[in-house]
Amino acid sequence: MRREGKIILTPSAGGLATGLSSFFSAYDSLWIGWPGIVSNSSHEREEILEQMQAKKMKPVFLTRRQIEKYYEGFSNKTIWPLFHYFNQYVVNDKRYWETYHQVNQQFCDEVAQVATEDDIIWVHDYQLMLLPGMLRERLPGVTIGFFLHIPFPSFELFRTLPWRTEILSGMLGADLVGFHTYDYARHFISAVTRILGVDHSLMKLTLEDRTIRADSFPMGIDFDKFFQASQKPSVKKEVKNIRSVIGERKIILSVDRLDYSKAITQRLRAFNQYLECHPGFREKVSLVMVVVPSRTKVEHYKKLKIEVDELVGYINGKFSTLGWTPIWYLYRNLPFDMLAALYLCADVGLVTPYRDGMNLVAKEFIASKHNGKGALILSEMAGAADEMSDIIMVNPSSIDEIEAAINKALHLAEDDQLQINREIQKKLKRYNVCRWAEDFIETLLNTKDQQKQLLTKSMDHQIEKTIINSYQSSQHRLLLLDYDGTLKAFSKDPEKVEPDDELIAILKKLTDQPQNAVVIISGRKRETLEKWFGDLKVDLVGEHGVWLRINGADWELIEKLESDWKQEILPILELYVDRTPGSFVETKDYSLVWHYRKADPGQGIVRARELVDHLIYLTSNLSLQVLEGNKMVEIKTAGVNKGRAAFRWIGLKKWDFIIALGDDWTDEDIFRVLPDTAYSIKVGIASTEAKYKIKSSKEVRTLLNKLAEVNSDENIK
Ligand code: GDG
Repeated sequence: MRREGKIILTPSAGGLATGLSSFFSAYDSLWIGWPGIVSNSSHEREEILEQMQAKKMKPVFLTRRQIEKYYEGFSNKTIWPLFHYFNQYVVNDKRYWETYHQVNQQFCDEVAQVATEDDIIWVHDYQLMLLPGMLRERLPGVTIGFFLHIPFPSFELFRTLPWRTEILSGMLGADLVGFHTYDYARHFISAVTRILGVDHSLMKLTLEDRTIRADSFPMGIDFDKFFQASQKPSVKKEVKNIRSVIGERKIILSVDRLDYSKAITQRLRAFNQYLECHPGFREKVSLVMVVVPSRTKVEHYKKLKIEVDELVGYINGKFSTLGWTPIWYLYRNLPFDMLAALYLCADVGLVTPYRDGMNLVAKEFIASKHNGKGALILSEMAGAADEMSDIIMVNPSSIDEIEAAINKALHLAEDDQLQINREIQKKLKRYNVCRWAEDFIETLLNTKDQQKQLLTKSMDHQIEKTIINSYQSSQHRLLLLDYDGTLKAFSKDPEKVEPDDELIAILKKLTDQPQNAVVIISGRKRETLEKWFGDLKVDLVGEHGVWLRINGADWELIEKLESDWKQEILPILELYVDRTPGSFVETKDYSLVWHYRKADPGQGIVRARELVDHLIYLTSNLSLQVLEGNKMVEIKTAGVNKGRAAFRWIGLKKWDFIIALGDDWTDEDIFRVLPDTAYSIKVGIASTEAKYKIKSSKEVRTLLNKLAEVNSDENIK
């Protein structure tokens, strides 16, 4: 703030940086953020910079226009209302979005000036959701955590955001994405799966070259600070002051920023109803309502201020007596001692937001109860509700419920108060704000370690060189290649799965070299393979090893197979098609496949599990095998697989170079039957029996191209 022409640095009330100061003292850390004022004077900026540097902070200066469009605009008129289920308040304005993007980029530039790939970057909250993605591009190897302090809404709501893809992609730049509750993490995973089509398992999301984790970390408070506050002389003095004014009356306390998500007017209406319905409590109870000014330039906040003022005036006008004011309304930021004294004195804490990411006031209220006495009423829509099972819980939309809860709280037996509060205090003490931060950073580092383990087998230049050298010096080469996901990227659109000109050209070059035998080993039907590759000098394997075509001869079965079972299994698959819109059955000669790549991803996964359970039970006596592949379930004769088919070629002659490439687990059967000298390469980052991993089908093509262009007479350098 500015005072008498000078810049004075003050920490914001309840600020995260203050709460975590002891945690960060263990690190060589730096906070990067907006300093809280707009300044156009270079002299003033210099002063801010110097003062902040001294406190291990770095300012990102924003203009008045940026504050209006980025902070008041996109952050607080688009994201905040949407994520708090106030859809009717959402403004989708392209200029807001552009400025949000621009400011995130500005943060990225500032971070990149000081960070290296060895640093840990922890990005906080909804104002910076694009930043992790931008940083990932700038510093690919860096460790990034992102924590969202507000709720993440359900998919149905999130999907209405015009920039949903960009926001999710931005968040996925992090290695760990943290939320206050499991429900928010679940909503996020569901949005990522449905909007970006990214697969997940056990809260891990698999991207092309990384796995990232989403999880819940319920934020804690500085427990000792609140628990010990009652012992501070300055707080004792404030308690005395409060008591001298309010006397022995009961105190109900509410503390919030002025925000529509906090349901302040609803609480006032409930208190009004309480006084109406319980005349005996008039003059015996006062509501102390602390309202902290917030986002005062945003229209809905201005209107809310007027509404609160009017309601307080109405209730006080209606019930006040000469010696009693029903509502003590404090519209300002209180010093800590005053706040702590109010927490201490209050008999009832009334915390009833419509939605709240966590709500720290609820935790601070209980932590402040040194003598264990006091009753908390908490909205079930606050994240904090997950950790406080025994307190008085309300649905904030029901005035009747809040009124009844006030009555219950004012009559709650002391023994019950003690038991409930002591139990919660134990949890708050253990998982305090420092433990929360430690937990987040530990999980982040573990996630990074797991990523590294998955990349241990990654192809690098050296391995590539070895493969190319070995290829070059050999005379009898066998290339075993899977098609979907390996030679061709996986696609939802059937039109896009045919081989393209680039691929045909690579295969042609490879097959033109007389030393090479190229075999495409696929799960596809033989008719399809023949249509696509019939003109090339490649050998083909269809239906995951059922059909073989060698040297352009007729197709042959790998062994005599039965297909009568198909009549029995087909109706079951058709039942799953009816129950799962978008799914379909593919009928092959000796197998049946239920595909769900076009179905809703969440429903598809659930149905696939059900189907597998159903089929495993039915097929136990039929010597059939049920395979779960990429967005499909396949049923085929047991014992026939790509590995057995590959074996036919491996045994054909004494090869001096064998390479096999495949992306899904049906290809693992090939990797298993290869001799030790062969090169096996998995496409993707999942665990594998293969010796090496390569990121994508694009890189497969690059490698094959390099092989195809090897000049046999010259060693590569
Ligand atoms: C967001 C999410 C999530 C309030 N008045 C005074 C004052 N405070 C302090 C409180 C508390 C903090 O401000 C408010 O935190 P809340 O959690 O209640 O709410 P938001 O500001 O909306 O915070 C929320 C939080 O982020 C953390 O992730 O829990 O859900 O919306 O610490 O003590 N402090 C002082 N005087 C006041 O008058 N000194």
